Amino acid sequence: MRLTQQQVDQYHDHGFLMLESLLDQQEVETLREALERDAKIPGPQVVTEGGGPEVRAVYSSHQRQPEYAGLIRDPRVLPPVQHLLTDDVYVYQFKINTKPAFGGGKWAWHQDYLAWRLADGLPSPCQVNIGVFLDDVTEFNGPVIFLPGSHRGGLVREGRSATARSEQHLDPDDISLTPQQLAELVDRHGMTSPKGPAGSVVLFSPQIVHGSAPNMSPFARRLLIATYNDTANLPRPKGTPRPDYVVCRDTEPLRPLEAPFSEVLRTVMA
Ligand code: HL5
Ligand code: SIN
Ligand code: MN
Repeated sequence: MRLTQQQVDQYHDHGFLMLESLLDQQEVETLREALERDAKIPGPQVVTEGGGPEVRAVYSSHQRQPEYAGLIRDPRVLPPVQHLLTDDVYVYQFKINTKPAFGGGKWAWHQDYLAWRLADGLPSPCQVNIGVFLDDVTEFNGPVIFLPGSHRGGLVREGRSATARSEQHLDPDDISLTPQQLAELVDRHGMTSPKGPAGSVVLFSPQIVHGSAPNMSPFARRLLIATYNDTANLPRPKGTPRPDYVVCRDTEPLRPLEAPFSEVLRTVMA
């Protein structure tokens, strides 16, 4: 899978690029089953919604589930990321934001790179995020909203809040933009939310302003976000590094699989 020059330009121009239905429905089902298994493993990698029983996010599933280990090296996924970034990339962070039906919470307006600069001393914003839709994403189930082009203005905010919403990860609540900052940016850039069938993938910049509303619909919105980083841009944490479920330690450059992850898994299982 190769991006066209037009797609590359679009990514740099808007700060995101949608690849509709990159994975098929059988593959999506396989990934959902892997998530169901993984979310049952207790540990700090599972973040719940307000400390209640509902899961808000699960981190680092690619370290435990072969389906996700394959997906991050899939020939439809990794080469486009390498094209946008550089050949030598690894997964810096891997999370699935589960946004359950009837009550999945909002994700505050933020820029990812601020979190990683503050928490991990990540030197520069040379990352690419992939957002993999594990459910159909519609206007109803809390799609991510982007401010197109907002990645080109650098970081809007500098520090973080004095208190932390969660000890397990840095919740966007702690680095959220003010209403005034957001209003000004929306004036300039507008808002858009990529929607599409499960199996679609949206590539997006670590500096683009984004957020999402609560999910009051009867449909879950499970969204996998893997962040690839340039291996020449390793974090330099000031104090104790954050745990490896949130900042991955395996920085070996990834190489694409020969075939889609689903085929490779079938061969291994046979
Ligand atoms: N939760 C992430 C972390 O690194 C940061 C957020 O969307 C990415 C802002 O703890
Ligand atoms: C995030 O930026 O990590 C949250 C986006 C979302 O899941 O809506
Ligand atoms: Mn984010």
